[in-house]
Formats: sequence, structure tokens, C-alpha cells
Amino acid sequence: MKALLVIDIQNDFCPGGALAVHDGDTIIPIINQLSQQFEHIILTQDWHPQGHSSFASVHEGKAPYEVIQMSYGSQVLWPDHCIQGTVGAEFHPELQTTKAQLIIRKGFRKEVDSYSAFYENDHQTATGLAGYLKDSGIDTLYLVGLATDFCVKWSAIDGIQEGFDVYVIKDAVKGIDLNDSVATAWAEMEAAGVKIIHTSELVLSL
Ligand code: VGL
Ligand code: ZN
Repeated sequence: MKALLVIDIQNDFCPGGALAVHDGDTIIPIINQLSQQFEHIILTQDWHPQGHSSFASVHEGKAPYEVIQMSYGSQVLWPDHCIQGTVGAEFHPELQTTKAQLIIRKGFRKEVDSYSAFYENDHQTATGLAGYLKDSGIDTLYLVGLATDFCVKWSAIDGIQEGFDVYVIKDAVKGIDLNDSVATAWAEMEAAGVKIIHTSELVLSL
């Protein structure tokens, strides 16, 4: 069974937001259209407490987009974004969310960031999504959303590692692109076994 996994379509990742992805909102109509073809839709929501350790503002002398070493590995520092309960953390108003059966919130532990919908950045703390999908009989995932080079990439690769068939729909994602990270992300996803397709190739009879 197939599911559409919609990654982080939140105000802060869209134009005008705290960590805006260029043209991030332009994929929303495509995602809404795709949603009509899926019976199972799961959303993720980046959901940080104030003072989250991924925020540059909590590390003295550090600026956004610098990289630091955390106990679990390297971590890009971000502008404060997607703070729990703020408008920036809400789903973009144009995203149709009614049909979604599950919302996975991530990044709510102060000490560890979480890009992937499956595991936090320590690669050990599970969100519970893999178990939910397996218990629901879902084996194939179609990923869309923001950002290609962070949350989409990490979710796609973890999805493969958890044994799912993973497709990323390339015209329904947008990237942040730090030092060519979008190109790297496509290469890493492909190497991991993620299938990259265009909506026009997606002929589903669900
Ligand atoms: C994301 C950076 C920080 C994402 C989330 O959704 O790709 N990127 N938090
Ligand atoms: Zn975040």
C-alpha cells in the first residue's frame, strides 16, 4: 500500500518565513493535486521549543548556516524557526491538510535536531513513523515537500533503510541549497536506492 509523505510545508519554510526556501510555496498546488490520488497521507511538522540547540541564536558567536559539532555529529545552525505554537510553525494556509491521517512532529527535543521523519539526527531516537507505517500495511512512500537537501533527503534515505520503497517527486520538492547541497542530496538519495520521479510519470490507480 502507498502513502504520500508531505514534509514540513510550514510558514517558516515558505517566502516571508524565518527559514524561507526559495519558491517553497510554489509546490503547494502540486501537493494538493497529488493528495487527491492518495488514500493515505502523512504530514510532518518541524516543531522546536524556544532555544532549540539547532538555533544559531543559542550558540554564542555563531551565525546561521555555520556548522558545529554536536555529540551526535555535525549540525548546521539555523535561524530560529518553527517554534512550537507560533504562526511560523503552522502549516501553510494553502496546504490542504484535512485528508491527512497522521501528523509527525519532530525536533521537539531541545538537545537534538531532527530532519528525518523517522529518526532524530542522532540516528537512534525513533519518531515512531516506521512502526506506524508497517502496522498500517504501507510499504511504498512518495515524498514531497521541504527542504530537498535536509528533511526530504534524510527522510527518504531513512525510509530506504527501514525497508520501504521510496519515491521522491522532484517537481514537488524545493531545496535550501548550502554549498551545492541540493545536487549532493539528489546524488545521495539515488545512491541509497531512492527513486526520483516527476509527477507526470506518476500514474496511480489508488
Ligand atoms: C529543515 C532545516 C531545519 C527542513 C528543518 O524541513 O528541511 N531544515 N529544520
Ligand atoms: Zn528545524
